[in-house]
Amino acid sequence: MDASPVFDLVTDIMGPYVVLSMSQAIVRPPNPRWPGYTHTDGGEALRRIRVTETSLPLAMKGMYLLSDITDEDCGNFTVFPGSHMRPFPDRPYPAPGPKTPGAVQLKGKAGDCILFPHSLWHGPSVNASPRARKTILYNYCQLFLRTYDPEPTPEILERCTPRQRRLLGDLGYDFRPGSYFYAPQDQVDVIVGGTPD
Ligand SMILES: O=C(O)CCC(=O)C(=O)O
Repeated sequence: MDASPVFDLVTDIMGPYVVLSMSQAIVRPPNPRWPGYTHTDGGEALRRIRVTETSLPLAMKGMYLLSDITDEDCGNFTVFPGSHMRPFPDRPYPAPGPKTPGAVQLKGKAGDCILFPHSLWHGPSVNASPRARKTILYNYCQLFLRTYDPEPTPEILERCTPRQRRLLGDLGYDFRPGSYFYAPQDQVDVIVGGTPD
């Protein structure tokens, strides 16, 4: 969840007041009849809050490829470039999909990581290849937002570093009014080792 260099880029983009809001492992099996789909993250309301050039995103994801994706229609992660910066789509129907003009199927090698903000239209393409496409994703949001994942168990927290525990929502003290809206005093030290924001 905080491996370098990807997490360094995440804090560069989002600042140090972040939590891990969700983790996912996704397998897209071969299926030439399933067309894929596109969407934004965080639902209908968050979709309408876009990112500007001078604004931190509210949420973003890092998607690590576990499979080589060197051709199109292999379950590729598909995006509408720039759709996080403008009202999109022009009309609600038909909903945009991976074959809508403007969609771009990304390629990459296992180990590559794709970073994208919540408001970018994205999703999987058809997988007409003979192989499953596998990915793991880490979703980060600003500290004042709530996470999608259930609370981590004590067993998981025990295995984490202080930074990982902070990313999982452990502020280092019991909840009190204002928690998460206002960060603990050591937040910048814990998350980015004291780099000014
Ligand atoms: O599996 C994919 O390519 C897309 C995953 C996705 O859309 C998401 O995590 O929001």
